[in-house]
Amino acid sequence: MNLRPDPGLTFDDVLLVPKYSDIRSRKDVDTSTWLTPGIRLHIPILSANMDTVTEASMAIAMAQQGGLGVLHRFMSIERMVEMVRKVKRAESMVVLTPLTILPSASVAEARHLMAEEGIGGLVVVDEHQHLLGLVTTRDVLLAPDASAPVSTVMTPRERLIVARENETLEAARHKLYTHRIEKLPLVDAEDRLAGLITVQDIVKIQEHPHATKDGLGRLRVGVAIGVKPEEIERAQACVEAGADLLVLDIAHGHSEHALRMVRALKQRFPNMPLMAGNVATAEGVRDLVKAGADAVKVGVGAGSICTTRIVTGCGVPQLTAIAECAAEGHRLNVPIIADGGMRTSGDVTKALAAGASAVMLGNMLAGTEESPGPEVVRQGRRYKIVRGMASLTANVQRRRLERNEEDVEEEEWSEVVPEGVEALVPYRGKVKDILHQIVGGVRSGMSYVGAHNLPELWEKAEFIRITPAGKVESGAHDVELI
Ligand code: RVP
Repeated sequence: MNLRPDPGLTFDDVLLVPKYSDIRSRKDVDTSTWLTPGIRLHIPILSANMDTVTEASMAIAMAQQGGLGVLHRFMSIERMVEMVRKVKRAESMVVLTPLTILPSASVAEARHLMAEEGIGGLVVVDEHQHLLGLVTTRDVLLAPDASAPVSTVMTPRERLIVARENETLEAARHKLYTHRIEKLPLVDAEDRLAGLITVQDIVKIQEHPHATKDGLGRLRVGVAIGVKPEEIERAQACVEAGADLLVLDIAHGHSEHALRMVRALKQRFPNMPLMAGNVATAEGVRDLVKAGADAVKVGVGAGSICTTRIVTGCGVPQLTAIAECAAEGHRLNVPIIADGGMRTSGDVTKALAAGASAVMLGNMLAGTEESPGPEVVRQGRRYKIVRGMASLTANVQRRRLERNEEDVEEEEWSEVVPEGVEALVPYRGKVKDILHQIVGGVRSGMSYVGAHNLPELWEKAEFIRITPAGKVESGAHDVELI
């Protein structure tokens, strides 16, 4: 038998040894990290590309807090593109392509468009994009004649306050305030519409000073891509819609078809950051990096809803996997992302201390307001569903999607060999509050180790193995919890 000499360890097997620290306040700890050479995060946390964890709302919330959401791929390309667009539109300093309407359109049409897009105003332009006016909900909601043209209810060009397209945020804010207006259209030298700045957008920017943004001030978003060659189409559509990171996602990332897809994606999109996984060994990291991955995701069988280790007998306990992969990642100067198995902020600190540049969370972010899916109530308690992407129901849904049909014959269900489960998690409220607790714990953990930032954590962290008695001592014990 070929047996590794050292046992595989996971989070509960170890603790971090406290070290001398000159950190006075958790606020002095810097949790920022490089996710890929071009993407900096204020907090080292990604939400998992699972259909019960990350769709547009989660991705928006994650990026607003300084992390990143990775959209799952168990949906049509069209739906995914719409989600990417939604995230990119959610927050930006300048709306580059504001919604417009022709002056001849009717009040009813303007009402309909605003309601459909969930916005409070439209810019009125002619066929050549020349600015003619602004129409807001106030102008149309109570207008007596719904068939009247928009030109009769809009604020016309001569009464509009506008700015040139290269307006600074400070100057725009000043104009919005001094004129007490909500929207500031931007125009070029020919008075054609070049963008729009709104009070709402400026307020959002102020509310999220550490948000993860692209060069245009829009929130960043990652997208999961499968290994099948036709997934290139999904990648292409998402890149065109503005996605910031491609995540090649497969349970066994150290496989020929994964490597082939990494090469294909890198060749087709040489400038797009590419994360690939999942692997659990140094060789896995090396091969993915050689194929073109800019970051590697680590975790085989660690997920809370994952039964891969039981069904297949394969996997590596997560902390050992992270440490081994991170040693290789640091050697190659490639970030390692620890994916799955973390249940507490302490686990997140341990994953980072073992060398990860960021973590990916499923369970800890499921059950939130922003996670997809309805709430269910059981015996008066609120829950949400979380499911593995290799679970029975997720498999059946994927088959339906691939064939574009509603029904998958019942006997086919038995063909599926699931490696995941469906489960309930308690309703947890807003992602923002959950992240506050997790990041607070991580900051505190880093200060116990005396680390001001992640590179110092990697350098200073020393783990100690603990016994079952040590684990009992680590939690609340010998008290009745109330
Ligand atoms: P956790 O945070 O412990 O819930 O783990 C989330 C991770 O579990 C995902 O990011 C993914 O790598 C893995 N996963 C998702 N589905 C399944 C499965 O069905 N086996 N596993």
